[in-house]
Amino acid sequence: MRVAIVGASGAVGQELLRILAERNFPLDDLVLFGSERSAGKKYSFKDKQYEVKLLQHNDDFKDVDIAFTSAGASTSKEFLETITKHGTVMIDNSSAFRMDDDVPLVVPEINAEDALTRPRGVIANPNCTTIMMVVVLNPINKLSPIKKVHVSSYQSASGAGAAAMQELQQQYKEMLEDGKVSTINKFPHQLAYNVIPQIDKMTENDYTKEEMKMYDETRKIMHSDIRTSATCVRVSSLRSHSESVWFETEQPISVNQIREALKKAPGVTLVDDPQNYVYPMPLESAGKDDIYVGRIRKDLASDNGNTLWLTGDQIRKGAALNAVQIGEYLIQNGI
Ligand code: 2RA
Repeated sequence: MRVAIVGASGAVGQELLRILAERNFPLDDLVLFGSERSAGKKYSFKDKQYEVKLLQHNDDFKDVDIAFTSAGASTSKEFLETITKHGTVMIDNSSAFRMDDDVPLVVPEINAEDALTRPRGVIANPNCTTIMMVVVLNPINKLSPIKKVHVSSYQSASGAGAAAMQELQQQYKEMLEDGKVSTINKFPHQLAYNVIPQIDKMTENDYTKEEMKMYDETRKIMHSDIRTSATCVRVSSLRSHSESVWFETEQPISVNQIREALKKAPGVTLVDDPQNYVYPMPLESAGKDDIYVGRIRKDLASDNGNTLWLTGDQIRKGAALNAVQIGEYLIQNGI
C-alpha cells in the first residue's frame, strides 16, 4: 500500500501525517507532495524522514494506491487527471468536486458505502462544519426524519489554515504590545477580540459559500431533503469549531431519546450536565477525534423542535481524520 499526501506542509497535511501514524494505517510507503514553497522540506513519519516532492504533471502517482489531497480546490481540479490516471484513488479535502453527481461525498459513520462507487476515481471529503453537524444529526434522523435545521457556527482560526492560526496569535500579541493590529491577511477583518459573521464569499442569495455548503452537502451525505439555514461565524478560538443547532423532526422526540441515540452513536461523545457547568467547549475538543455534544433541550419555539450545542476539532474529524477513515474503509473493502 503506497500512500501520498498532497499539501503535506499545510495544517491538514500535517494532521494527516499524525493520524496515519497514530492509527497505524496499513501503508508500506509514503510520498509527500507540495508546492514550490514546500518542496524540499522534510517531515518525519514513524521515525523515518520524508522529503516533500514538487507536485508536477508527470507519472509520480503511478504506484500510489491512495492520495490524500489537501492543497485547495484549484490544485485538486488541475491535478485530478495526473493523480488518478493510473488508478490511484484520490480522497480530496477541497471543495472542488463535493457537489458533482459522479463524486461520492462521504462521512464514514453515515454513508461509507457511497465511497465504493467512484467513476472519476475521486472521493470528496465534506466541509468541516457539515461533517461535525451530520455526525450528530444522523442518529437523531433515525429516530424521526429531520426536516429543518437552523445552525450558527463558531469557527476557529484553524479553519483558515496554519498561517491563519499564526495570524490570530500575532494579532493578540500586537494588541497587547501596541494596542492595535498591523497584520490582517487571512481574515477580512481583525479577528483578535472580535467575531466575523462571514466565512468564504457571499453568494447571490446573501448566504455565504460556507453556509451553502452546509445546506447542499448535508442533503447529499444524508440522502435527505433536509433544509439547513446556517449563519457561519469566525470566532477567535484557535482550533476546534462549535455549532449551535436547532432541528425539527417529522414526529416529536424527547431529549431522553436523543441522549440515548447519541450515547450509542459512533464518533460522538455526550458532555451534557449544564447544571454543573459541564458542556462541550472548543478548548477541550481540540486535538480529539470525537464530536462532543451537550446543552440538549426542547426548543421553546417549535413543537417538534430540539436544540443542542456541539464542538469538534476541525482539523481532525472536520478534515484529516474523516479522510483517513474513508481510506480505512476502502482498504477493509479490498481496494
Ligand atoms: C473554515 N470551512 O473554517 C473552513 C475550513 N474548511 O474556514
